Amino acid sequence: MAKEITASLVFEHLPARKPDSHKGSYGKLLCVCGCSQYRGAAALAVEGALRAGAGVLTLAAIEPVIQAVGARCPEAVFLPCRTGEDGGIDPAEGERILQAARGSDALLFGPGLGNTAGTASLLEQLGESAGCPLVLDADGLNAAAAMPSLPRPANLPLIITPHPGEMARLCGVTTAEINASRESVAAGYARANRCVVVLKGHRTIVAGPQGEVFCNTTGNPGLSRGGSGDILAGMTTAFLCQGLDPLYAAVCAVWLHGAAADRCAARLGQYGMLPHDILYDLGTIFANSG
Ligand code: NPW
Ligand code: AMP
Ligand code: MG
Repeated sequence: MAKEITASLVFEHLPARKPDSHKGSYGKLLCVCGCSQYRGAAALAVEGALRAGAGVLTLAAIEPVIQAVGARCPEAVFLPCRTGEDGGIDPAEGERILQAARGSDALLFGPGLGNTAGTASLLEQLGESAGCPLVLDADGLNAAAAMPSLPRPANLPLIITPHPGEMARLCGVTTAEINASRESVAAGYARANRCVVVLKGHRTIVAGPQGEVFCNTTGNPGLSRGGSGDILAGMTTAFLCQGLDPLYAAVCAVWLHGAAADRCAARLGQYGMLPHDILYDLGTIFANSG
Protein backbone atom coordinates (compact mmCIF):
# COMPACT_ATOMS: atom_id res chain seq x y z
CA MET A 1 0.00 0.00 0.00
CA ALA A 2 1.51 3.34 -1.08
CA LYS A 3 2.19 6.04 1.50
CA GLU A 4 0.71 9.44 0.61
CA ILE A 5 3.23 12.26 0.10
CA THR A 6 2.45 15.16 2.42
CA ALA A 7 3.77 18.71 2.78
CA SER A 8 5.42 17.83 6.10
CA LEU A 9 7.26 14.85 4.55
CA VAL A 10 8.57 17.15 1.81
CA PHE A 11 9.71 19.99 4.06
CA GLU A 12 11.38 17.54 6.47
CA HIS A 13 13.66 16.45 3.63
CA LEU A 14 14.38 19.77 1.92
CA PRO A 15 17.70 21.08 3.26
CA ALA A 16 17.81 24.73 4.41
CA ARG A 17 20.06 27.09 2.45
CA LYS A 18 22.80 27.85 4.95
CA PRO A 19 23.97 31.47 5.47
CA ASP A 20 27.63 30.60 4.82
CA SER A 21 26.93 28.66 1.61
CA HIS A 22 27.90 29.44 -1.97
CA LYS A 23 26.80 28.20 -5.41
CA GLY A 24 29.04 25.15 -5.10
CA SER A 25 27.11 24.11 -2.00
CA TYR A 26 24.04 23.42 -4.14
CA GLY A 27 25.59 21.22 -6.75
CA LYS A 28 26.71 21.23 -10.36
CA LEU A 29 23.99 19.98 -12.67
CA LEU A 30 24.50 18.94 -16.28
CA CYS A 31 21.48 18.80 -18.59
CA VAL A 32 21.64 17.03 -21.95
CA CYS A 33 18.39 18.17 -23.55
CA GLY A 34 16.72 19.54 -26.67
CA CYS A 35 16.96 19.15 -30.45
CA SER A 36 15.90 21.31 -33.38
CA GLN A 37 12.29 20.10 -32.97
CA TYR A 38 12.05 20.33 -29.17
CA ARG A 39 13.79 23.50 -27.99
CA GLY A 40 11.21 24.35 -25.34
CA ALA A 41 11.72 21.06 -23.52
CA ALA A 42 15.30 22.10 -22.77
CA ALA A 43 14.19 25.56 -21.61
CA LEU A 44 11.57 24.09 -19.28
CA ALA A 45 13.90 21.49 -17.80
CA VAL A 46 16.62 24.09 -17.25
CA GLU A 47 14.29 26.60 -15.62
CA GLY A 48 12.67 23.88 -13.49
CA ALA A 49 16.11 22.87 -12.22
CA LEU A 50 17.23 26.42 -11.49
CA ARG A 51 13.95 27.29 -9.73
CA ALA A 52 14.40 24.18 -7.57
CA GLY A 53 17.70 25.45 -6.25
CA ALA A 54 20.54 23.96 -8.33
CA GLY A 55 23.78 25.88 -7.75
CA VAL A 56 25.39 25.86 -11.19
CA LEU A 57 23.68 24.47 -14.26
CA THR A 58 25.28 23.61 -17.60
CA LEU A 59 23.25 22.69 -20.65
CA ALA A 60 24.90 20.55 -23.33
CA ALA A 61 22.88 21.24 -26.48
CA ILE A 62 22.95 22.19 -30.14
CA GLU A 63 23.21 25.90 -31.03
CA PRO A 64 19.50 26.59 -31.79
CA VAL A 65 18.56 25.13 -28.41
CA ILE A 66 21.21 27.25 -26.69
CA GLN A 67 19.81 30.35 -28.43
CA ALA A 68 16.30 29.54 -27.18
CA VAL A 69 17.33 28.73 -23.63
CA GLY A 70 19.77 31.63 -23.35
CA ALA A 71 17.03 34.07 -24.34
CA ARG A 72 14.87 32.88 -21.43
CA CYS A 73 17.43 31.96 -18.83
CA PRO A 74 20.66 33.99 -18.49
CA GLU A 75 21.70 31.92 -15.44
CA ALA A 76 22.39 28.81 -17.55
CA VAL A 77 25.94 27.99 -18.70
CA PHE A 78 26.34 26.24 -22.05
CA LEU A 79 28.34 23.42 -23.57
CA PRO A 80 27.68 24.03 -27.28
CA CYS A 81 27.50 20.82 -29.32
CA ARG A 82 27.57 20.18 -33.06
CA THR A 83 24.27 19.19 -34.68
CA GLY A 84 24.09 15.60 -35.93
CA GLU A 85 22.39 14.25 -39.03
CA ASP A 86 19.05 13.75 -37.27
CA GLY A 87 18.75 17.29 -35.86
CA GLY A 88 19.97 16.37 -32.39
CA ILE A 89 23.38 16.43 -30.70
CA ASP A 90 26.07 14.83 -32.88
CA PRO A 91 26.99 11.58 -31.09
CA ALA A 92 30.65 12.39 -31.77
CA GLU A 93 30.24 14.97 -28.97
CA GLY A 94 29.81 12.11 -26.46
CA GLU A 95 33.36 12.35 -25.10
CA ARG A 96 33.13 16.10 -24.36
CA ILE A 97 29.78 15.64 -22.64
CA LEU A 98 31.19 12.72 -20.65
CA GLN A 99 34.02 14.93 -19.37
CA ALA A 100 31.45 17.50 -18.22
CA ALA A 101 29.33 14.80 -16.56
CA ARG A 102 32.34 13.54 -14.62
CA GLY A 103 32.72 17.00 -13.02
CA SER A 104 29.01 17.21 -12.16
CA ASP A 105 26.88 16.18 -9.18
CA ALA A 106 23.92 15.03 -11.30
CA LEU A 107 23.08 14.49 -14.95
CA LEU A 108 19.69 14.92 -16.61
CA PHE A 109 19.47 13.08 -19.93
CA GLY A 110 16.48 13.12 -22.21
CA PRO A 111 13.94 15.95 -22.36
CA GLY A 112 13.48 16.95 -25.98
CA LEU A 113 16.53 15.07 -27.29
CA GLY A 114 14.52 13.32 -30.01
CA ASN A 115 13.87 9.60 -30.32
CA THR A 116 16.77 9.04 -32.70
CA ALA A 117 19.82 6.88 -33.29
CA GLY A 118 21.96 9.83 -32.16
CA THR A 119 20.24 9.92 -28.76
CA ALA A 120 20.70 6.16 -28.39
CA SER A 121 24.40 6.46 -29.19
CA LEU A 122 24.86 9.28 -26.65
CA LEU A 123 23.13 7.25 -23.94
CA GLU A 124 25.37 4.27 -24.70
CA GLN A 125 28.41 6.52 -24.22
CA LEU A 126 27.14 8.37 -21.14
CA GLY A 127 24.78 6.11 -19.22
CA GLU A 128 27.22 3.74 -17.59
CA SER A 129 30.27 5.99 -17.58
CA ALA A 130 28.76 9.27 -16.41
CA GLY A 131 30.35 9.09 -12.95
CA CYS A 132 27.48 10.99 -11.33
CA PRO A 133 23.84 10.27 -10.39
CA LEU A 134 21.58 10.11 -13.41
CA VAL A 135 17.98 11.11 -14.18
CA LEU A 136 16.51 9.62 -17.36
CA ASP A 137 13.38 11.18 -18.85
CA ALA A 138 11.54 11.31 -22.18
CA ASP A 139 13.83 10.33 -25.10
CA GLY A 140 16.44 9.09 -22.63
CA LEU A 141 13.82 6.51 -21.63
CA ASN A 142 12.88 5.76 -25.22
CA ALA A 143 16.55 5.06 -25.98
CA ALA A 144 16.86 2.93 -22.83
CA ALA A 145 13.81 0.89 -23.87
CA ALA A 146 15.73 -0.36 -26.92
CA MET A 147 18.73 -1.48 -24.84
CA PRO A 148 19.11 -4.93 -23.28
CA SER A 149 19.16 -3.40 -19.78
CA LEU A 150 18.69 0.00 -18.21
CA PRO A 151 21.99 1.95 -18.49
CA ARG A 152 23.15 3.17 -15.11
CA PRO A 153 26.31 4.76 -13.72
CA ALA A 154 28.20 2.18 -11.65
CA ASN A 155 27.18 2.23 -7.96
CA LEU A 156 25.44 5.58 -8.36
CA PRO A 157 21.76 6.52 -8.13
CA LEU A 158 19.42 6.33 -11.09
CA ILE A 159 15.98 7.96 -11.22
CA ILE A 160 13.62 7.39 -14.13
CA THR A 161 10.58 9.63 -14.72
CA PRO A 162 8.31 7.91 -17.30
CA HIS A 163 4.75 8.81 -18.18
CA PRO A 164 2.63 5.69 -18.74
CA GLY A 165 3.44 5.64 -22.48
CA GLU A 166 7.19 5.65 -21.77
CA MET A 167 6.77 3.05 -19.00
CA ALA A 168 4.89 0.84 -21.46
CA ARG A 169 7.82 1.04 -23.91
CA LEU A 170 10.30 0.21 -21.12
CA CYS A 171 8.27 -2.80 -19.98
CA GLY A 172 7.20 -3.98 -23.44
CA VAL A 173 3.48 -3.87 -22.56
CA THR A 174 0.56 -1.58 -23.40
CA THR A 175 -0.16 1.77 -21.74
CA ALA A 176 -3.47 0.34 -20.53
CA GLU A 177 -1.63 -2.50 -18.78
CA ILE A 178 0.61 0.02 -17.02
CA ASN A 179 -2.33 2.13 -15.88
CA ALA A 180 -4.23 -0.95 -14.67
CA SER A 181 -1.64 -1.64 -11.96
CA ARG A 182 0.44 1.50 -11.51
CA GLU A 183 1.71 0.81 -7.99
CA SER A 184 2.83 -2.75 -8.58
CA VAL A 185 4.39 -1.93 -11.96
CA ALA A 186 6.44 0.95 -10.52
CA ALA A 187 7.44 -0.99 -7.39
CA GLY A 188 8.41 -4.11 -9.36
CA TYR A 189 10.47 -2.14 -11.87
CA ALA A 190 12.27 -0.14 -9.16
CA ARG A 191 13.24 -3.31 -7.29
CA ALA A 192 14.29 -5.24 -10.38
CA ASN A 193 16.39 -2.38 -11.77
CA ARG A 194 17.69 -0.90 -8.48
CA CYS A 195 16.42 2.56 -9.31
CA VAL A 196 13.82 5.12 -8.28
CA VAL A 197 10.76 5.08 -10.56
CA VAL A 198 8.51 8.12 -10.92
CA LEU A 199 5.44 6.82 -12.77
CA LYS A 200 3.69 10.04 -13.72
CA GLY A 201 0.04 10.93 -14.21
CA HIS A 202 -2.92 11.54 -11.89
CA ARG A 203 -1.59 10.44 -8.47
CA THR A 204 2.03 9.92 -9.56
CA ILE A 205 3.71 6.91 -7.97
CA VAL A 206 7.28 7.14 -6.62
CA ALA A 207 8.86 3.74 -5.97
CA GLY A 208 12.29 2.99 -4.53
CA PRO A 209 14.66 0.02 -4.87
CA GLN A 210 13.96 -1.26 -1.35
CA GLY A 211 10.21 -1.61 -1.90
CA GLU A 212 9.25 1.91 -0.76
CA VAL A 213 6.12 3.19 -2.56
CA PHE A 214 4.68 6.71 -2.35
CA CYS A 215 1.63 8.20 -4.02
CA ASN A 216 1.34 11.92 -4.77
CA THR A 217 -1.63 13.98 -3.64
CA THR A 218 -0.98 17.21 -5.56
CA GLY A 219 -1.41 18.25 -9.19
CA ASN A 220 -4.39 18.64 -11.50
CA PRO A 221 -5.39 18.29 -15.18
CA GLY A 222 -4.01 21.77 -15.86
CA LEU A 223 -0.70 19.84 -16.05
CA SER A 224 -2.04 17.70 -18.90
CA ARG A 225 -0.21 19.55 -21.68
CA GLY A 226 3.19 19.28 -23.35
CA GLY A 227 6.07 20.58 -21.26
CA SER A 228 4.88 19.72 -17.72
CA GLY A 229 7.08 16.65 -17.47
CA ASP A 230 10.17 18.49 -18.70
CA ILE A 231 9.88 20.86 -15.71
CA LEU A 232 9.52 17.92 -13.31
CA ALA A 233 12.64 16.27 -14.75
CA GLY A 234 14.65 19.45 -14.12
CA MET A 235 13.30 19.82 -10.57
CA THR A 236 14.06 16.17 -9.72
CA THR A 237 17.65 16.48 -10.94
CA ALA A 238 18.08 19.73 -9.00
CA PHE A 239 17.17 18.06 -5.70
CA LEU A 240 19.42 15.10 -6.53
CA CYS A 241 22.36 17.40 -7.26
CA GLN A 242 21.76 19.19 -3.95
CA GLY A 243 22.47 15.90 -2.19
CA LEU A 244 18.98 14.65 -1.32
CA ASP A 245 18.56 10.92 -1.10
CA PRO A 246 17.34 9.90 -4.60
CA LEU A 247 14.00 8.61 -3.32
CA TYR A 248 13.31 11.89 -1.51
CA ALA A 249 14.63 13.99 -4.40
CA ALA A 250 11.85 12.41 -6.45
CA VAL A 251 9.24 12.64 -3.67
CA CYS A 252 9.97 16.34 -3.08
CA ALA A 253 10.00 17.22 -6.79
CA VAL A 254 6.75 15.41 -7.53
CA TRP A 255 4.86 16.96 -4.61
CA LEU A 256 6.20 20.49 -5.18
CA HIS A 257 5.54 20.32 -8.95
CA GLY A 258 1.92 19.34 -8.28
CA ALA A 259 1.48 21.84 -5.44
CA ALA A 260 2.79 24.64 -7.68
CA ALA A 261 0.33 23.51 -10.37
CA ASP A 262 -2.53 23.65 -7.85
CA ARG A 263 -1.62 27.22 -6.90
CA CYS A 264 -1.28 28.09 -10.57
CA ALA A 265 -4.72 26.64 -11.32
CA ALA A 266 -6.20 28.80 -8.56
CA ARG A 267 -4.56 31.85 -10.17
CA LEU A 268 -5.08 31.18 -13.90
CA GLY A 269 -7.49 28.24 -14.12
CA GLN A 270 -6.76 24.75 -15.43
CA TYR A 271 -7.60 25.98 -18.95
CA GLY A 272 -5.37 29.02 -18.85
CA MET A 273 -2.28 27.83 -16.99
CA LEU A 274 0.85 26.86 -18.93
CA PRO A 275 3.67 24.66 -17.65
CA HIS A 276 6.11 27.56 -17.36
CA ASP A 277 3.58 29.51 -15.26
CA ILE A 278 3.93 27.01 -12.41
CA LEU A 279 7.53 28.12 -11.84
CA TYR A 280 6.23 31.39 -10.36
CA ASP A 281 3.95 29.43 -8.01
CA LEU A 282 6.82 27.14 -7.04
CA GLY A 283 8.63 30.24 -5.82
CA THR A 284 5.67 31.29 -3.68
CA ILE A 285 5.61 27.84 -2.04
CA PHE A 286 9.28 28.17 -1.08
CA ALA A 287 8.69 31.76 0.07
CA ASN A 288 5.90 30.65 2.42
CA SER A 289 7.58 27.49 3.70
CA GLY A 290 9.94 29.05 6.23
P1 NPW B 1 -2.25 8.62 -26.03
O1 NPW B 1 -1.87 9.87 -26.75
O2 NPW B 1 -3.28 8.84 -24.98
O3 NPW B 1 -2.52 7.47 -26.88
P2 NPW B 1 5.45 10.32 -26.31
P3 NPW B 1 5.93 13.05 -25.61
C1 NPW B 1 1.01 8.32 -23.87
C2 NPW B 1 9.36 16.41 -25.82
N1 NPW B 1 8.47 17.51 -25.52
N2 NPW B 1 -1.67 8.18 -19.51
C3 NPW B 1 0.18 8.87 -25.00
O4 NPW B 1 -0.94 8.11 -25.16
C4 NPW B 1 9.63 15.40 -24.72
O5 NPW B 1 10.60 15.82 -23.78
C5 NPW B 1 8.84 18.73 -25.98
C6 NPW B 1 -1.72 7.41 -20.62
C7 NPW B 1 1.08 8.77 -26.21
O6 NPW B 1 0.99 7.46 -26.75
C8 NPW B 1 10.12 14.24 -25.57
O7 NPW B 1 11.48 14.45 -25.88
C9 NPW B 1 8.11 19.86 -25.81
N3 NPW B 1 -0.96 7.58 -21.71
C10 NPW B 1 9.31 14.37 -26.85
O8 NPW B 1 8.75 15.67 -26.83
C11 NPW B 1 6.76 19.79 -25.16
C12 NPW B 1 -0.10 8.58 -21.69
O9 NPW B 1 2.35 8.54 -24.29
C13 NPW B 1 2.41 8.91 -25.67
C14 NPW B 1 0.01 9.43 -20.60
C15 NPW B 1 8.20 13.36 -26.96
O10 NPW B 1 7.49 13.28 -25.70
C16 NPW B 1 6.20 18.40 -25.22
C17 NPW B 1 2.91 10.32 -25.85
O11 NPW B 1 4.16 10.32 -25.37
C18 NPW B 1 7.19 17.32 -24.85
O12 NPW B 1 7.44 17.30 -23.44
C19 NPW B 1 -0.82 9.19 -19.48
N4 NPW B 1 -0.76 9.98 -18.35
N5 NPW B 1 0.95 10.35 -20.86
C20 NPW B 1 8.65 21.17 -26.25
N6 NPW B 1 7.91 22.27 -26.10
O13 NPW B 1 9.78 21.22 -26.75
C21 NPW B 1 1.39 10.05 -22.09
N7 NPW B 1 0.77 8.97 -22.58
O14 NPW B 1 5.19 9.67 -27.59
O15 NPW B 1 6.52 9.72 -25.47
O16 NPW B 1 5.66 11.84 -26.59
O17 NPW B 1 5.65 12.70 -24.19
O18 NPW B 1 5.21 14.23 -26.16
P1 AMP C 1 4.90 14.52 -19.41
O1 AMP C 1 3.83 13.63 -19.99
O2 AMP C 1 6.24 13.92 -19.41
O3 AMP C 1 4.87 15.92 -19.97
O4 AMP C 1 4.55 14.69 -17.86
C1 AMP C 1 3.32 15.24 -17.48
C2 AMP C 1 3.42 15.77 -16.04
O5 AMP C 1 2.16 16.37 -15.70
C3 AMP C 1 3.65 14.69 -15.01
O6 AMP C 1 4.31 15.23 -13.88
C4 AMP C 1 2.23 14.26 -14.65
O7 AMP C 1 2.13 13.66 -13.39
C5 AMP C 1 1.51 15.61 -14.67
N1 AMP C 1 0.09 15.45 -15.02
C6 AMP C 1 -0.42 15.32 -16.26
N2 AMP C 1 -1.76 15.17 -16.20
C7 AMP C 1 -2.09 15.20 -14.87
C8 AMP C 1 -3.33 15.10 -14.16
N3 AMP C 1 -4.49 14.90 -14.79
N4 AMP C 1 -3.28 15.20 -12.81
C9 AMP C 1 -2.11 15.39 -12.17
N5 AMP C 1 -0.93 15.48 -12.79
C10 AMP C 1 -0.91 15.39 -14.13
MG1 MG D 1 7.74 14.09 -20.86
